[in-house]
This record gives sequence, C-alpha cells and structure tokens, in this order.
Amino acid sequence: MKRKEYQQIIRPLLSDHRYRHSVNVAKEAVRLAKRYGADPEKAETAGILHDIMKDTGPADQLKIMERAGIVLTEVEQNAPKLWHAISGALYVERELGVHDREILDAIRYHTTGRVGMSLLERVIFVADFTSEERDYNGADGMRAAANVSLERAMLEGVTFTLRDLSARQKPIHPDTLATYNWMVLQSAGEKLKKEG
Ligand code: DGI
Ligand code: FE
Ligand code: FE
Repeated sequence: MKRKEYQQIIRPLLSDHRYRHSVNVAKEAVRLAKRYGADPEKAETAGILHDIMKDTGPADQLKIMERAGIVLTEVEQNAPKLWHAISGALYVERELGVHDREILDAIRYHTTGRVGMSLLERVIFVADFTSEERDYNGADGMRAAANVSLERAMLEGVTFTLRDLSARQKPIHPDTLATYNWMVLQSAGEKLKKEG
C-alpha cells in the first residue's frame, strides 16, 4: 500500500491535529531515513501509521490487546498513554495486513523506546519529537540534536520524557528507563574514546 492509501485509512481515525502530526512525522522520518541510511519507504509507512490508535478510546484499545492475548504489566495498566503504541502495532498487523516486523516494531516502541532499537525504530522515535508542528520548549534543540546524530536526539528526547514524567509523578516504564541508560552509557563510552 502507498502513502495516499494509508493517509485515507488513518484520516477518519484521528483528530485534525493528530492527522497533521502523523503526516509530518512521516515526512520527517523520510528525511532522517535518507540522512542516516534507513529505508525511506518503511520510514514513511511507519511514520504515517505510528499514532493510528492514539484517538481510539481506552476500552477499544484494551479489546484489541486482549484479543491478541497481551497481558499488561502493572506499570502499563497505569499508563494508558502507552497503550496506543501496543494496540497500534497490533491493529496495523491484523487489520491492515502489514507484516514487516521492522515497521511493526517501530510503531510498537515509538513511545518508550527499548534497548537495541533498530535504525528504523530510532528514526521514528526521533521524528516523533522533531516533526514540523512540534513547538514544545526545546523543540529546536531536539532538531539540532537530530542533525548531529539519532542517538544524541534519542538521549535528549528520553531525558525530556523522564523529567516530565517524574515531575508529574507518573509511573515510568522499564523500557523508557532502559533506553535512557543505554543512551547515557553509549554517550559516556564515546566521550571516553574521544579523550582516550
Ligand atoms: O503519541 P505522541 O503524543 O505523538 O507521542 P508519544 O507516543 O511519544 O507519547 C507521549 C506520551 O507518552 C507523553 O504523554 C508521555 C507518555 N510516556 C512516554 N513514556 C512513558 C509515558 N508515560 C508513562 N506513564 N510512562 C512512560 O514510561
Ligand atoms: Fe505516539
Ligand atoms: Fe506521535
């Protein structure tokens, strides 16, 4: 399926704002994919579909996860913002017939990240922070980081998320913490190499 068809599929599922965000993330994902050597076509597909379940109600999302036999951890049960990544990947696989594991994982892990993320997963994770309409405090800093390296931007992004979540005393998913540690340790290792 091509971009136009996917756009038509997500359009009725999303608010105007979320639809525009999805189109922008796809565009930014293609740019990053070309810059860093990921597959631009897969980046476009994953970008356009990454938030497909974002505006679907919690009950319907739970149904999708239940039907797939997914058992949520206690943290996940208490972090409904994480559900759209899980239900989204399932929906894209089961309802849209996308079987490309790389695309499905880029959707599945776009919110928390995870250790050992593939290039495509990194591209979508970062594009979600740097898409055109994003105007949070520090958005331009994130865009600058994304032009240095995907890893730099991931570290900035996950640091931002952890700061925000802990300030609001929200539960933090183990994958979010692990992504942070992974990126911090990698960045420390690089510093040592440079100094060495
Ligand atoms: O769907 P988007 O808004 O484009 O972006 P996203 O999928 O990265 O979702 C961001 C939201 O997810 C934001 O409100 C913070 C939340 N989030 C990310 N990681 C965690 C989390 N929420 C909890 N409780 N725990 C996490 O580890
Ligand atoms: Fe999302
Ligand atoms: Fe998003």
